[in-house]
Amino acid sequence: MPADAPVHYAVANGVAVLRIVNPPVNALGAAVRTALAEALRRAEAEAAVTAIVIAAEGRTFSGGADITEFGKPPVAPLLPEVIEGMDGLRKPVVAAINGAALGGGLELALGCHARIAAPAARLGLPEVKLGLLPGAGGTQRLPRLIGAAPALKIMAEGNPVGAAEALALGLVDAVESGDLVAAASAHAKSLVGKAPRRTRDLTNLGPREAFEAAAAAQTKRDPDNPSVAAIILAVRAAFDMPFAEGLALERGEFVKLVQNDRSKALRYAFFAEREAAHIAGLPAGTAARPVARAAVIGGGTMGGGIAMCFANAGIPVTLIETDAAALERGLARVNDTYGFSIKRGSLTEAARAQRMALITGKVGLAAAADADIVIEAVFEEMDLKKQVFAELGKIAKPGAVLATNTSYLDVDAIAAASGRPADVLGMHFFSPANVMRLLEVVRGAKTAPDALATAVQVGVKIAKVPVVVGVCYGFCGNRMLAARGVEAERLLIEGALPQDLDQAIMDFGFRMGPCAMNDLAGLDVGWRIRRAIGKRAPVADALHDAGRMGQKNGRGYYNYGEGGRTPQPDPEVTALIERIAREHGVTRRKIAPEEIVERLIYPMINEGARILEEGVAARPGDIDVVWLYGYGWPAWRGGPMFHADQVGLGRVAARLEAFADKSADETLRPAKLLRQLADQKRGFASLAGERRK
Ligand code: 3H9
Repeated sequence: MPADAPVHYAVANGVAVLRIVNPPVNALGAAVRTALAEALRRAEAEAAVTAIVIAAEGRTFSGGADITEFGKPPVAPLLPEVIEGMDGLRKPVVAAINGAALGGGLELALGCHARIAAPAARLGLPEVKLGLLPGAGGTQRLPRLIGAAPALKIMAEGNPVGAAEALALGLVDAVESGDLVAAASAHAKSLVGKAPRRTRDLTNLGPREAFEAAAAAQTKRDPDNPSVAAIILAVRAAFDMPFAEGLALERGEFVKLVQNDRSKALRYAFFAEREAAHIAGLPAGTAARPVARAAVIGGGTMGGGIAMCFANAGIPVTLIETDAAALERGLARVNDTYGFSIKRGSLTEAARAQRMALITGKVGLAAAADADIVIEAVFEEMDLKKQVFAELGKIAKPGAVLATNTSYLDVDAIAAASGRPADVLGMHFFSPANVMRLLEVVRGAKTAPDALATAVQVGVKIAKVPVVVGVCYGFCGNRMLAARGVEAERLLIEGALPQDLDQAIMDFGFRMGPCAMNDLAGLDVGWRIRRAIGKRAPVADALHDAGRMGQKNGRGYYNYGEGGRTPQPDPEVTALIERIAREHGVTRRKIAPEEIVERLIYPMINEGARILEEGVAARPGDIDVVWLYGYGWPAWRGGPMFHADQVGLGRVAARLEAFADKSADETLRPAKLLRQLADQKRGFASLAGERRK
C-alpha cells in the first residue's frame, strides 16, 4: 500500500492495525472506503494476522461519511457494504476510538466486534442535524447494542455522548487512558478463537413500550421533522424485522432523505458555517496574536454575558465598571445567570464557582492594561465610546486587540479615537451574549490582518460562530433586519395585524415573528435607534408613545400580563393600527400569509445583495450564517440567500419590482447584483466560488 494511502496497514504481534489517515476529520470518502475494504481483505487473508484493530490518526476517529459526496452519484464500495464485509470477517475486529466517532464513523465502530475508547472520545449519530438518518447500519446496530429507547434518543437528538457515558450505556467495552492501540490490540487478541460478538446478533432492544414512549416523546419534541420520523420507523424495524431487512429499510429512507431540500439546506448550512471561519482576503501566513487574558468594559447585561463567554471557555477575564455599586450589580447578575443554569440542571455549583473565579471585577479603565483583548460594552453612544477608546489607546498594552460591541455605530470613527486603529475592530455579540452563537466581527478600514485573525480565533474559542463583516450602518444582520422592519410597518398599515405577521413568519419556520421579537427587545430600543438617525415608523412609534415598551412592561404589540411571556393580541393595538391607517388614507384589506412572507423576506434578500455588492460580507454563505445564528432563521431553509436561490432570483426580482411599483419605495427595486444574477439566470451560490479565491 503506498505511503500516502488513506489507510495505513501494519502488523505487530499477529494484530493488523488499520489506521485511517484522512485529515482533517478522517471522513470516509470513496478513497478511504476502497483502502479500508482492501486492507480488511488483506488482514483476513494473511495467515500471520489473527486479529484486527481499526484505529485513526489525529484527534478524530472519524467525522463520518464525506458530506461533500452527498447529492453526487454514489461511488462503490458504499459504506454499508464495507461495514457488512468487516462484520462478517472470521477474525475479531476491534475499534480503537481516539476522539470523535460521528455518523458513519460510529457506524464503522459499531460494525466492529468490540470498541475501546480513549477518555477524549465522543460518540454520536448526528445525521438528524443534516436532515438524514444514520445510513450505514446505525439504526439497526445501536438499538441491538444499547437498547432501542436510548439509541433513539442519541439518533433523534443527534448529540454525542462522552466516553464515560458510552461505557455506562454499553456502547464501548472499555475506556483506556494509556496506549489506546495497544489496549485495543490486546483486547482483539483476547477474542481470538472465540465466536465474534457481532452487534447485529445482539438482542438488547429492551422493552417495546419503553421505545414507543420514547418515540412519542421525540415526535412531540420535533413534530415536523422527516428525519426523526424516519429514525423512529427504522428503529421500530429492529423489533419487527430481521437485521438484513432493517438495513434495507434504513437504506431506502436514507436515499429519500438525502435528496430532500431540507437536507440540502442543512448540509449547505454546515459548510457555510465552516467557510465563514476562513477570513476572505487575509494575507497568507497571518497568525492570530496570543490571548491569555481578556477584559470587558461595562458590567451591564451585555458586558456580563460577554464576560461569561470567556469564563465558560476557561479564559480569565476582568469585568470593568465605573463604580463599585455598578460592578457589584454586574457580578451579581452574572452569578444569578449561572444560578438559572444550576436550577435547570445544566451546571453544577462547583462549575459556577470555577467560572466566577475566572471573572475579576475591577473599577476603572486602568484595569484593562494587562488584557490581550479588550471588549467595550458601554452604552451605545458615540461620544462615550470615543472617550473610552481614547483612553484605551493609551493604557492597553501594545498589541492588545481593542474591540467595540457596538450594534450600529461607525467602527472607523471609534478606531480613530483610539490613536491605534490597526488594533481596533468590532465584536458584535447578540443578546443574550452568553447564549447566542453569532459574533459579527467588524473589520475597520485600518484593522490589521492579525488583529482580525485574533478576534475570529477568540470567537471560535469562546464557542461563537464568527462572521467577518465590513463597516456600515447595522453591519450585516441589523441592516437586513431594518429592511424587514420597514415592510412590516407597511403591512400593518395596509391591513395585517401583529399576529398575522408573526404567524406567517412562524409558519415559514422562525420560532418568533417580527412583532413578538420587537416586544422581546423592548420598543424603546428601536425607538431610540430611529430617533438617532431621524427615521419614523408610524406604528412602532405610536406604540412607544402610548407607553407600550414590550415584554418589559407587559404591553407592546401584544399584552403579556404580569411577568408573562405569552403574547396575547390586544384590541387596543388593533384600534391604534386602524387609526394610523385612516390617518394615512389607507383602506385596510386582508393580506394572505404568502404575501406577508414574500414582502418580509424579499427586501431582506435585496439588502443582502447590496451587502455583497459593497463587500460588507464576502460570501452569500456568510450572510446566511448571520441569519441562522443571530436571528433564528430556520436551519432547514439554509438562510435567506440560499432561500433566494431556491425560489429563483428571477421571481425574487420580479416581486421586488412589483412591491416597489406599488409602494413607490425605490429602495425595493432589485439591487444591481440581484438584477444581474437574475438576468443571467444564476443564483447567489454561483458567487461563492469566485469570492473564495
Ligand atoms: C454520515 O455519516 C452518513 C452515514 O450515516 C451514512 C453514509 C452512507 N465530511 O468542524 P471542523 C470538514 S453523515 C466532509 O471545523 P472540528 C469541515 O468542512 C456525517 N467534510 O472541525 C472543515 O473543512 P474546512 C455525519 C467534513 O475539529 C474541516 O473538516 N457526521 C466533515 O471543529 C474541519 O471541520 C457529522 O455530521 C464530513 N463529515 O470538529 C459530523 N466533517 O477546514 C460532522 C468535517 O475546509 N463534523 N468536515 O473548513 C463535525 O461535527 C466536526 O467536523 C467534527 C470536528 C466534530 C468531526
